[in-house]
Amino acid sequence: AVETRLKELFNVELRDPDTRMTREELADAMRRADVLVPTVTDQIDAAMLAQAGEKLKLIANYGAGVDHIDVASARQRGILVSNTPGVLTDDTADMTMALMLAVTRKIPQGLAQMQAGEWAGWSPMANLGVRIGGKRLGILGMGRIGQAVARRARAFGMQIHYHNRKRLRPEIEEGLEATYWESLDQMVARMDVISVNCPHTPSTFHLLNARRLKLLKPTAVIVNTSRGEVIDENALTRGLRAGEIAGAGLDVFEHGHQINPRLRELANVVLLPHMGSATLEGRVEMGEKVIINIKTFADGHRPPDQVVPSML
Ligand code: 8YV
Repeated sequence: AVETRLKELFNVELRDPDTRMTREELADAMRRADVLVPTVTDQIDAAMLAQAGEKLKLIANYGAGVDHIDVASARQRGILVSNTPGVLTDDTADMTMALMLAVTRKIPQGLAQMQAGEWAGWSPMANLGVRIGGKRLGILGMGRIGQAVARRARAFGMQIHYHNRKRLRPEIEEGLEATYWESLDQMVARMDVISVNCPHTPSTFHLLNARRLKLLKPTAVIVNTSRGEVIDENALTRGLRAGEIAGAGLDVFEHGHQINPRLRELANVVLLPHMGSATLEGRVEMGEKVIINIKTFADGHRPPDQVVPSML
């Protein structure tokens, strides 16, 4: 539906959405197009932007996160950047809860037993997990997705804590029954579950570094549906292997799809291939947002979801 609408409105050159563009192909598109619609797998860094043609005026990203785009360099070249916020909030928050429950309630282990035909019947001590109700959830990054996670986790009976570069307005904080921690170190040390929901920016890179990961309780679980770069993946892997961290549910990784192979060997982690926003409804709504951004721009106005460097 999105492709059809795009073709009705514009002169479109469609890439195969399941094939990654090479840097050469991307550079070629940047030289020829007025508007580019990249995804998270297209690295649009300063070197790539230097190859942009005179015509390129808008990068209408198909996705919310724009850490793969050098927004400041684009601005210097007079190229606007837009994204698709809001429409993937609920799906990503749902997946956060799914990962949290998968790790704490050992869903993959149960599934593996069933698929292997190994289940010999119910027994009281088999497959014991940990209850999330009553536990402390520390949300790192309380934007749209963090708040959607907070609402869901409240419904599961969790106590909500958060760290954010800016404290929420009191009425929002009260509505979420959330406790603010100015010190990330202090929050990390007291939580049962940590959910990473902040974007990847220079100031969030390795926010959960080796030193901070050491502060976690050995019973703590980490869930990341945001960006892998926020966690030092090697340090996390070491901590999980050493039993210093009880478990992790990861939808994103520090080096894209190049996952630390040791992570795959661990029983206490659940790994997913970046599918937090992967619903049919969400993908269509993302496409609709892209179209609105391009159409508004083509009509001579600022795209409604323009991203400027000061927002990052
Ligand atoms: C998207 C995401 O599917 O929107 C984001 O930031 O991480 C994903 O869930 C992806 O970005 C598509 O480009």
